[in-house]
Amino acid sequence: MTLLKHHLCAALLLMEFVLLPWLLLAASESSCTAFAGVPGTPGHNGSPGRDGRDGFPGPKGEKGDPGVGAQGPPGKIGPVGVVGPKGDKGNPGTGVPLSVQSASVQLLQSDVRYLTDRLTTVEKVLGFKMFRKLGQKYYVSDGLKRTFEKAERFCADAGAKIVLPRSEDENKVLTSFQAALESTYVYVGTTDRQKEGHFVDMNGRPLTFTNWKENEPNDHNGAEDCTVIYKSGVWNDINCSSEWHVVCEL
Ligand code: MFU
Ligand code: CA
Ligand code: CA
Repeated sequence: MTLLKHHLCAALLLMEFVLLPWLLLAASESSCTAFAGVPGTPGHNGSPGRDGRDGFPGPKGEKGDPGVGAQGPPGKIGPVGVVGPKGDKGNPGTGVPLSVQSASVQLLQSDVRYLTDRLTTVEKVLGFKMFRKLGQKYYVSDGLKRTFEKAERFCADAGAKIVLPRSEDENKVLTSFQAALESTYVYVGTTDRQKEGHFVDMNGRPLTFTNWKENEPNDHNGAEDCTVIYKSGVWNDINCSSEWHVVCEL
C-alpha cells in the first residue's frame, strides 16, 4: 500500500505541469513523501536594473552679455505746426498791353533784319583778299586788273558796285587802298557814256562829289568815257577798255 501510494505521488508530480488544475488539487489533498533532487545548472544573469534617479541641479550659470538688437523703426510724425503769418503783398505785374507787345516784336524783327543784312555783308567781305571799312561801307578787292566792263560784272557778282567816293573821307580811304594795291589807277564808278562830258554814277544820277585832276576830264582823243583815280587821289577820265585794279563797295 505504501509503495502504491509512493508511485501515485510520483505520477502526480510528473503530471503536475501537464494535467488539469483539478488533478493538481486532488494530489495536494493527499500526503506525499518528498525526495531530494539533483542540483540544477546556475541561471542566466538578470537584465540590467532601472536607470538611477536624476542628479541634483548644477550651480547657477554666469550672467549673459547685453543684447545687440537692431535699431527700432522711426517714431510717428509729429503734430502739425501752427499756421505761419500772412505773406507780403505781391509786386506790380510786368504785363504790357498787347499793342505794346506787338510793337516790341516788330522792333525786334526789324533789328533781326538789320543784323542779318550786316552779317551777310560781313561774310561777303571776308571772301576778299583785301578790304577796308569806313562808316557803314566796306571796300573790297581781289587785287586783279580788269576792263571797266569786266569790273562792273565782278562787283555786281559780289552784290556790290564799282567804288565811287562821295566825300573827301571816302576818297582818302580809296587812296590808301590804292597804295596797298601798288596800283597806278583804280577804276571809279562814273562815266559819260550816255552823254559826252556829263558824268553820272552807275544809276545814271549826277555826282554830288568829284575830285578831278586839273584839266580833266578831257576826253583825250575823244575816247575817254570811264574814270580812274590816281595814287594822289585825283580823278582822270580814260578809255574804258584799259585794264586797271578794281575796288568794289558794299
Ligand atoms: C592825259 C590824260 C589822259 C591820258 C593821257 C596819257 O591826257 O587826260 O587820260 O592819261 O594823259 C593828256
Ligand atoms: Ca568822254
Ligand atoms: Ca583824261
